[in-house]
Amino acid sequence: MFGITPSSRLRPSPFFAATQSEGVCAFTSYNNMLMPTSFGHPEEEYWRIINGVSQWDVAVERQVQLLGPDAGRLAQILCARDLSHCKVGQGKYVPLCNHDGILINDPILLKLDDDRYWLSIADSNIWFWARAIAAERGLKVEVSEPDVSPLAVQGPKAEDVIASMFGDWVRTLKYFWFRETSIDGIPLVLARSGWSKQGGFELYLMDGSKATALWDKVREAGKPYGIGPGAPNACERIESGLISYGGDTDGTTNPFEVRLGKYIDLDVADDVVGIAALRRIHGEGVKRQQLGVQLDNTTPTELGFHWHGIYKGDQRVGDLTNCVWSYRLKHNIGFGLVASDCAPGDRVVVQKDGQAIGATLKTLPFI
Ligand code: THG
Repeated sequence: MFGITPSSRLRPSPFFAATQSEGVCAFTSYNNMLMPTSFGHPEEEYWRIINGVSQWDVAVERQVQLLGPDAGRLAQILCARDLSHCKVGQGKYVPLCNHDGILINDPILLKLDDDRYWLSIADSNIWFWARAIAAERGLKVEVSEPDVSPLAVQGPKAEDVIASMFGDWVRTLKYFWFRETSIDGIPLVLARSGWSKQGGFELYLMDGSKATALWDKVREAGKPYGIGPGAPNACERIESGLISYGGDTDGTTNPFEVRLGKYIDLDVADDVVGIAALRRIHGEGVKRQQLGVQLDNTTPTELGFHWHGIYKGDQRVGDLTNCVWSYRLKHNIGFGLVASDCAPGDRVVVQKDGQAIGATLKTLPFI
């Protein structure tokens, strides 16, 4: 194997030292940072998310802060989702599109105040984008990156762990809502959110120098519940139908193709970036759709993380954008970006290096 050359262009997370102590053994790059992906026990890490509780360094979900009198206007101009009812303390999942209606990120928006928002972004540069749009529209808003690093606590026992640290009020926190708080002088935003469907919270640490202290506090509080280290989990998220921007999308994907149409409001104002294109795409009907793909074979099959052609006979009907061994379904499963006339139940063939693998299209989520 090879190493990674450290560089200021590939920033380590403030939790780097803590994850090293936990035995992190693989990273990916995301938003020009290093994200832990494995602690060496993939199946154990999976079942911990399904049955227990797991803590993840997701500082790579970097924050784009919008601050100033026009912060709310800029947020709405960037997101084709109606934000007029979004309250202080509320978060929303907001697909971002370019002027052609192409998906360019899928952040969680946090409204911290009437004049202060964070976009907790997926893997693409939204500081450039937000600054450019703000400047072109003449808006009074400052776009910056605050010292914020999310730590996710995910799994059915996450609520007990977080309640034991912060109190029972966290049990009433609604999905994507958050509160600014602190623990032993460590400032953070506590949100009910996270990239799994097993329930959980995210602690947006607001002082990177206290990262090891926060990691250790969560670890200590989680001990009675069997907490251990983990990372955003490909198997769980594919079973649960969560998309990965840049993994399941390419430079031509619009939100309607990947089941994000419910987060697009076509009646937002005409000055929202991409809204005219989105109305047109919606009116014409999409050419592709995202469906589940279940391979016939029942042994773990490495497909590698690049797209593979999906065929009906000689005709290429789309792409398999990811594929994992599902520990619960005992099948290899993935997402297909396939022609609109395909339907769940259809038989297809996935081509892998000249090898044809039989498969069936499925509705999402799998579980
Ligand atoms: N946490 C934080 N920031 C993030 C992510 C995160 N930024 C990038 C990336 N992950 C954003 N992607 C998603 C995608 C889906 C969800 C969360 C983050 C999600 N979706 C639910 C669903 O699709 O069922 C619910 C959405 C809803 O109904 O509003 O949870 O993980 N901080």
